[in-house]
Amino acid sequence: MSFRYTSRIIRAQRLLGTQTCLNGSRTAFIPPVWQRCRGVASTPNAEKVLFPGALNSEFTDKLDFIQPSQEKAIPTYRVMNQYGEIIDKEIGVETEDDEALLIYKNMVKLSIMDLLMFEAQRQGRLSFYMVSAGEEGISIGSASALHPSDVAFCQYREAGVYLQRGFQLSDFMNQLFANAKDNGLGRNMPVHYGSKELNIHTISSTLATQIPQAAGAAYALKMQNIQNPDQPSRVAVCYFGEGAASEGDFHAALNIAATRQVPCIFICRNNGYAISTPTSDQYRGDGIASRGAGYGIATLRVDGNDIFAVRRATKTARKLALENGGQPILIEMMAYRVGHHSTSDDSFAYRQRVEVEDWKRRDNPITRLRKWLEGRQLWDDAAEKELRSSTRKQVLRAFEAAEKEKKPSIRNAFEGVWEDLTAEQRAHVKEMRDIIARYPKEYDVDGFEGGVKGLDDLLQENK
Ligand SMILES: Cc1ncc(C[n+]2csc(CCOP(=O)(O)OP(=O)(O)O)c2C)c(N)n1
Ligand SMILES: [Mg+2]
Repeated sequence: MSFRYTSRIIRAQRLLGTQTCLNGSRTAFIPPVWQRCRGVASTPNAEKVLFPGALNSEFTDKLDFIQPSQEKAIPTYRVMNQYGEIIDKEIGVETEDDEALLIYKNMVKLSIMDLLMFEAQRQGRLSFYMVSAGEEGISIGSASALHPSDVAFCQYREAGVYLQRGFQLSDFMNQLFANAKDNGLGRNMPVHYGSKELNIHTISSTLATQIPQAAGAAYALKMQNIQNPDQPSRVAVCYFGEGAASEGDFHAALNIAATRQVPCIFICRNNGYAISTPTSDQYRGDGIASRGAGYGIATLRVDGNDIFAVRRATKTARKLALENGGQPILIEMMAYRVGHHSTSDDSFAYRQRVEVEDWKRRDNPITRLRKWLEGRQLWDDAAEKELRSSTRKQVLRAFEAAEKEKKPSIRNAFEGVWEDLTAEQRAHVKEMRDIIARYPKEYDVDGFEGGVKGLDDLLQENK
């Protein structure tokens, strides 16, 4: 299609208020947010010239470099102090008591699941695990303030988002054991959960890939929100660590989200470490929040140990993200990674034990909320004991059930990419079939649904 012809169509579609998609369907036209500028000042005394690259910059005769290290650091928003006391009693908290109790129980459930799964990996019953210790408030608090239809993209330390949205203990365990009931058919490493029903995209190990994906999804949601005004508007929400924010994908995603003004809430969990790299080696600026401002994005830094601050910040971010047709928001949630990076890491090789112990003692999203609940006579030692013991039992029951399940059929290793097996894949299946037949002791596949018949069926169906 020639340029002139294309631009004529675009002009006509703008008049009609529609646009043609690649598949030929017509959708509502969303005008790009171009800004106009004049190249020269209109009067001799003008205080600024409208350069296209900096529209509101005034002239100055002072040669002052911006010195970020001399600026005050971006403040950290909090509602409740570490003693569980509300700082501004007049504003108070809008969270109902029942909701606060539910959030508390979910945070405890997550921390107990983490402890037990970490131990299970040490016993050799799971191959890998990652805990959220110290960051339960960020995932559970923010998820509790979003709408279930909002589309979520996680990194890997946000099991709380899944839990708060209704992922069951059995769903976690089936994925961890890669059994036949796992949504991912055993194709992913443990903790790479996904749930279509709960609108959470499957976790990918490759750091930061979820960030531009979320920006793209938010662009699609922006269009859907305009096209379906009678349906509730939705946002995309994207979680990532401060280490992942060093990837190019982070920058590309924030910039495209800002220039296209898409309803995406970027939630950075700044927990002080990217495996063994401390933040002091990761960046020199004022955390990740300062980058949001650089991209022209409304930004807030929040105390991630304060569940009420996390919830209010996320709720307000969601409202802002949907205003004026959409805009991205960045929230930097501050925390400390109490656990090792993963079961493959020993963090005492690069940080002092006392540093971790200090953080455990000093502050924590779970104990902080517990203090608040106790202050309101909603919780006590007996309730705590009961909750911990019943939760432990629930987790162990789900764990044992999942451990007993069969593994998915081996045919899943070859399916799901091409509609039919390619000639090369067929050769691979045959070779695998042959190796299993020759070395039955080394390759005991009875634990897989259908055993070796899974491969026979696949070959039969793809002649
Ligand atoms: C592209 C890429 N590079 C490196 C890694 C290895 N890696 C896995 S997690 C991680 C650290 C990420 O740190 P952060 O984003 O701060 O998240 P946290 O683990 O602290 O929650 C690294 C370097 C990877 N998975 N993908
Ligand atoms: Mg980190």
